[in-house]
Amino acid sequence: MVRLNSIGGWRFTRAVVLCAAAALVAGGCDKKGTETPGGKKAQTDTPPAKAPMVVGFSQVGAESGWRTANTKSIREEAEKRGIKLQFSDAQGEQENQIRAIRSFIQQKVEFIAFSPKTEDGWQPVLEEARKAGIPVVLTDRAVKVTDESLYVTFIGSDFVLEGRRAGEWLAKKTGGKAMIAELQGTPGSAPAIDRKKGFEEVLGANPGMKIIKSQSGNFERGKGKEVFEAFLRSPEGSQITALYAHNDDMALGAIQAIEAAGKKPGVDILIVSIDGVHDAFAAMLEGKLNCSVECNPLLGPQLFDVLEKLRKGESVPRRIETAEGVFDQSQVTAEVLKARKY
Ligand code: GZL
Repeated sequence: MVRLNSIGGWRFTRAVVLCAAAALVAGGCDKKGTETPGGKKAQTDTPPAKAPMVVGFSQVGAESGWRTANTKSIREEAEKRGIKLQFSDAQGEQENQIRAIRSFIQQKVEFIAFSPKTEDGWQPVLEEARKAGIPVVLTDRAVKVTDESLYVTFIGSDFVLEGRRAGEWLAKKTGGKAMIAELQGTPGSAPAIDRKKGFEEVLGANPGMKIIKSQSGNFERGKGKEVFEAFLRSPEGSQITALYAHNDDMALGAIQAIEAAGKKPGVDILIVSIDGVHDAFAAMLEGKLNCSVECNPLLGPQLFDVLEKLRKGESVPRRIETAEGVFDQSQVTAEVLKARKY
């Protein structure tokens, strides 16, 4: 468990001192009461209302249905809690995220949270945030740093487990025999690295399952379609019996490519992907997608619960994972689709 004092303690203490000083100046602690009609002293030293929390959030971009749902969850939860959210969309560029974090530091926000596009390249700016005494929380994706105390906690999913679940579903569905095309996520991103790792663990135990084509579609639907069209045109194209896509959006793009090639997605080529977004459930209902491994994007409530705890000096776990399931197309009905929250 981590407590703010162990990381940004001086800032926390400073904040308490400043509040007290402000209260004194504003007469919040002058113990003078106001006269009530009956002449009794009415206590006026109620603690000064806390100023709204100010949080800087740097988002990767808007590359997928998952990301849209993630952004919506964070914005709506901040609004609901009266938190002042400085939100920056990096449009898929790490340097825009670094620039946004530096701007949050200059604005002296109370907390910084972000979803790092890739694992590497964050140490310098996280050191600047620590020097400024601003605690940082990671959401969704992890970073590789030599000093893990540069961030307070990680809130998100176990991507290796998600990859393993996708592999296990395909092994069960095919009896361990599949010629697989793989659409990878954003190069260097934690989900792309770990989802591949988890999936390949299962392949290690199933020699009849082979990845014969693999390329990044950057988690984007359009790119997924484009790459899969190229897969189908390649010499190995006619051998492909299954697609493993690191997210639903790339699988939905590939479905368009498979149909354009006159084949039946979900029948001629089995498809397993990750996220569990609404459009994936709709595709499963149509029998075009066979399995979606859930990856929960609704991280807003957990993020702001953590920041409110930190503000109170309470401790939080170093890693907070979300509970997730695996959805086979056989489980998807119109009611299940309707009930999906994202
Ligand atoms: C996973 C998230 C990934 C999603 C994609 O937590 O980082 O990025 O799987 C999204 O849909 O683009």
